[in-house]
Amino acid sequence: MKRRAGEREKKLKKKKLLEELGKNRLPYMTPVDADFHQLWKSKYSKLIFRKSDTVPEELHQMVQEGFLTLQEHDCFFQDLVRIKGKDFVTPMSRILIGNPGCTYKYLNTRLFTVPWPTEGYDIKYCSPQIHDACKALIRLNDYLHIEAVKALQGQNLVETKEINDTTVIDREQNFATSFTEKGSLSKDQSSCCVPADDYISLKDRTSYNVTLLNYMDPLQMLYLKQEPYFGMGDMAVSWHHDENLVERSTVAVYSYSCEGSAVAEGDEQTLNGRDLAVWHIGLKVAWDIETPGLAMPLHQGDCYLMLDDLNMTHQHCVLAGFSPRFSSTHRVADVEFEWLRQFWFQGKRYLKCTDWWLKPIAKLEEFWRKMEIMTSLVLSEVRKEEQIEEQRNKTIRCFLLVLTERERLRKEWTARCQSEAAESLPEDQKPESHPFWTDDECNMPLPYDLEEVIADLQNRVQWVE
Ligand code: 640
Ligand code: NI
Repeated sequence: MKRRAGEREKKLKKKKLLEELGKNRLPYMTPVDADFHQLWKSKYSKLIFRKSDTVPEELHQMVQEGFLTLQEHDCFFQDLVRIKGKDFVTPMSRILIGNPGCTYKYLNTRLFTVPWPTEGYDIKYCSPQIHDACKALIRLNDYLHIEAVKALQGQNLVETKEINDTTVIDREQNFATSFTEKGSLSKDQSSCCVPADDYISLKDRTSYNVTLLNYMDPLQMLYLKQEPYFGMGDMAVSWHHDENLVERSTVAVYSYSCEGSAVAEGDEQTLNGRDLAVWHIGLKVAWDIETPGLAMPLHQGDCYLMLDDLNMTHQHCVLAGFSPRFSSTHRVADVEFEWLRQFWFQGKRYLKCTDWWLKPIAKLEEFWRKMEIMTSLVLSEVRKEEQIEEQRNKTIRCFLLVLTERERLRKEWTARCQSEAAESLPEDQKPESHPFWTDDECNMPLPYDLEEVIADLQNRVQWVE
């Protein structure tokens, strides 16, 4: 409830600002502005940009081919996300690739990784090209990890003792050696013996476990929202902070806009210096209308990093150009629960690439079934009225909380599966509400709808104030 109140407040502030702005817009800068670099270095210094020509050509080729392969195999999907109780289909299509068993949840939607080739795992891919694509992305991941470590060191955002230890680790694991042109990290530093805990912070905040790939062809979109505060033009992704990341971890992005197609080469149309044909990343300081915004153009193969707390202190958006664009956004995803319904909600999309998840999800469902049985056993126990009153009351109260939440979540998921947005999806992408059962399927110990069970418990409990 507290969070809801916070959201309402934010919404009001946003509305008020937009009303005050009217037809006026706040100032923002692009590289054509004289003060662009000054602004970047003073207010956006944790945004790191790597021009395409600093990235090894071999890596560009692998990664770009990987994107196209995944696209040809129809592995990108628009997500059905839920924001403040409303369901939306995202304009961007996505696929999550990463460590086996990892997931990433954004806007109440948990994505499951298509595993990239990992030592010690035997992963079956639906085609050798999909294997190659996943391999290209883990190479990119290793490369961007090293770039982030170097950038953090360059900004003195890590303590010296961390540097020493990371040097040792990277040397041992021989990370991405084939792609580091400038050699490994500060090898000349003498490595000392700091307790293992100390290097975790740097390593944890740059060791991406997933990459969320995005694809969008602006010409295929009927309608794109206009950036409302600065007048930056079409948005592919509106202003936001990235969610569910390890605190102060880096997000690293490889951007591949398929420029050179006929449309992109038309006359340059600009809006306050922002070339409308070119994709940009937009940045603004959160809750600040004094500092001008920043729009950074992204050409084919450019990379950018959001270091340290940039994602917390600033918001970003993605401004659409004219050509189709892929991006690979590498993240350190936080671990969380709530998996089964999330998995089936996304239909059978994962089977496009691999069957990896079927086994762990089946296992999880087996445990979930056991949990239903245990729930029903506890319920029949409290109905026996054999226990001491006080103990019984305690159990019932505890169970009422759990079952009410379970009921609420089941209702929410049913609603999500039946939303208008869900109905708009093609048949093979329709969300599946699973687990689900009806009362006449008698292999389940409890009904799917817990309303009566809850009412019954409420009649039995005595709430002592
Ligand atoms: O350069 C890029 O391609 C940048 C991509 C990017 O900023 N991705 N961010 C996310 O995937 C993200 C992570 N956590 C929470 C939200 C998002 C993005 C997001 C924001 C809004 C929406 C709407 C359009 C459905 C409201 C979707 C996705
Ligand atoms: Ni983002």
